[in-house]
Amino acid sequence: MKLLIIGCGQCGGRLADEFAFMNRRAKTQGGFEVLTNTLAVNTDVADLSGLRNIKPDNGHRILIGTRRTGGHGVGKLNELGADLARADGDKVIEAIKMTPHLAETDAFLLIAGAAGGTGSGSISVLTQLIKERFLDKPVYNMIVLPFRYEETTEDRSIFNVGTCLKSSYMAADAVFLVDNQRYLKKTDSIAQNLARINRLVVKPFFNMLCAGEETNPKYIGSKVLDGGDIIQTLSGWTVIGYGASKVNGKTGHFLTKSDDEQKGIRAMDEAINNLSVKADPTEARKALYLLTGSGKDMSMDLINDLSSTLKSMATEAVIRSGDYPRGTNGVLEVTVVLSELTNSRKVIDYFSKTIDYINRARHRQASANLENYATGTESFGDIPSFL
Ligand SMILES: Nc1nc2c(ncn2[C@@H]2O[C@H](COP(=O)(O)OP(=O)(O)OP(=O)(O)O)[C@@H](O)[C@H]2O)c(=O)[nH]1
Ligand SMILES: [Mg+2]
Repeated sequence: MKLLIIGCGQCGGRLADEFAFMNRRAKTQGGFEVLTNTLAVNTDVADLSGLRNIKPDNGHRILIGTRRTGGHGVGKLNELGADLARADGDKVIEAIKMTPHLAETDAFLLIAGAAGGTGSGSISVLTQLIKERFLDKPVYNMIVLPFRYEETTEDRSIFNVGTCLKSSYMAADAVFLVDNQRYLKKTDSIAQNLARINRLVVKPFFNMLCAGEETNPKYIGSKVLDGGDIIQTLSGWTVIGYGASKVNGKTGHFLTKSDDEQKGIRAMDEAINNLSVKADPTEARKALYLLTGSGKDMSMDLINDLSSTLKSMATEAVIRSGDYPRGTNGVLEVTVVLSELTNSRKVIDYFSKTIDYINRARHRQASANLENYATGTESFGDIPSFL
């Protein structure tokens, strides 16, 4: 499956940069690409300059809102990020149109951190714009949720997350959720954490795109997970997880075989435990998994076992699957996607915290302006959307 990726703001830009890195590696090592283009959009010159793999010209690193911000970002005001994306959205559409093999794009993926300003505000506006211009292609979002310390030290982050999630859900065909907090390693610096999270999020996602684009017959699975399977699976709130397990490989001994099947299932359990946002598999209406390993470590029995394992957890989901025989010898890797989640506790929590925030902000304003005093009765409808 081929994607055109657009990173919005610093977080989105860095994740898009990681995708661009993986794509270049796939091109040199595998002789194929899964990205038709990678763009970064920002209001901040410094953020754009820090990228390494996205091409440095202004057709790939797109600065918006320079007249209003002087190239210094929007300082967490995501409504300003949304305004600037609306005003300069044409620059992004132009850049997309310059993509050499645009017609090969199966879908768009826009990425942003929900708690910031530029990415949080611009992602839904750009998603809507792209959907209007490219009617036949799905547009997906990947939204990164903040670390806990950001929520506790910066009240405004909650409001940014709430408005970003609501707008993004309204605009995109599916929204991948990634919770930074779930990946946090306390002993690492922030920079190390961010770099590691970006690798951990992008690698399995990218691998999933590769499975259907392989050109070397040796690496084509017995059951290929292609773009159609992925597009059919993705809808609404979506999470992705990855797990891996060492195996003994083919010894011919029946005990080794059954042991390896257990290890495959362990990799799937790990993927479910490591979902990018905690989710209950019974609440997914769609799911897919990809088993990656060396051809000799994978068997039809294992694939069947994994399917029934996932079905026993995601009881309400239509399940699609595939195998990708391009893995490391002796390691089985499983990537799981749960989609069309009917409920996400994490998302609901953000919405109710955003409503509280709006309540408190209005209360403060009303206290300062006594004649308009109103008690807090805000609801989901009071969370502003950028669309
Ligand atoms: N996973 C991950 N999260 C990041 C990264 N960079 C920033 N974040 C998170 O993204 C949020 C901040 O958003 P940014 O992308 O920095 O903000 P922005 O869109 O550039 O907006 P402004 O700087 O306010 O104009 C915080 O929750 C950070 O923890 C990154 O490289 N990886
Ligand atoms: Mg920034």
